[in-house]
Amino acid sequence: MSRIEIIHGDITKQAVDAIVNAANCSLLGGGGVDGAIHRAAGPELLAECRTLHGCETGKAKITRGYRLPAKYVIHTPGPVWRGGTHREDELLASCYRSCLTLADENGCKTVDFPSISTGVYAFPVERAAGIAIRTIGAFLADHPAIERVRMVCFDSRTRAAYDAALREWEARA
Ligand code: AR6
Repeated sequence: MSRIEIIHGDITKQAVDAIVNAANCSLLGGGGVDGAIHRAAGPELLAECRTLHGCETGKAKITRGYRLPAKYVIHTPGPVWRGGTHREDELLASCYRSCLTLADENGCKTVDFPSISTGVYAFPVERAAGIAIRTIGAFLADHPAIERVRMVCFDSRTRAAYDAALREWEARA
C-alpha cells in the first residue's frame, strides 16, 4: 500500500500531525491557503510567526497549530514561476524535502500538503505534481517513521494532476 494519498478537500480541516502552509518569505500571512490557515488557526499563529523572522524560498519553519485540528503547521515559501529557468523545479523539490525533514524531526507521522506554488505563484500544476510526488516518494523510502503523506487538493484540475503523477510514480516504483 502506498503511503502517499491524494484527496480533495480543505487543508484547514484535517486532523493530522502537521499541515504545510504555502507561505511567502515574510511568514506573516497572505491570500490563498496561507490566508485560510491563518484565519482558522487564530491570531496566536501570526504571533508565533513574527518570532521566526521570515524564511527563504525552498526552506521551511514549524509552528504550533493553535485552533487548527492539526498539531503543527510547517510553513514553506515556494518558488514564484518565472518561466522555469530560475531554479523553480529545484526550489519546489527543496520545499517538499525541507517540510518532510522538519516533520520527521518533530515526530510527525501524518503530514498533509497543499499544492505548493500552483496558485498565486503560477507554477504549472502538472509539472509541480510530478516534482512533488517524486520528492515525497524518495523521502518516504528513506524515512519509515512517517506513515502517511497526503496531497490535499482544493479543485478538480489540481486533483487530476496529482492523481496522474501518483499513478506514474507507482507504475515505475
Ligand atoms: N486547502 C487546500 N488547498 C487550498 C486551500 C485550502 N483551504 N486554499 C487554497 N488552496 P496559493 P502559492 C490551494 O495561491 O501558489 C499567498 O498569498 C489553491 O487552490 O495558496 O504557493 C502566500 O502568502 C492552490 O491549488 O499558494 C504567498 O504570497 C494551492 O492551494 C502566495 O500566496 C496553492 O495556492 C503563495 O502562492
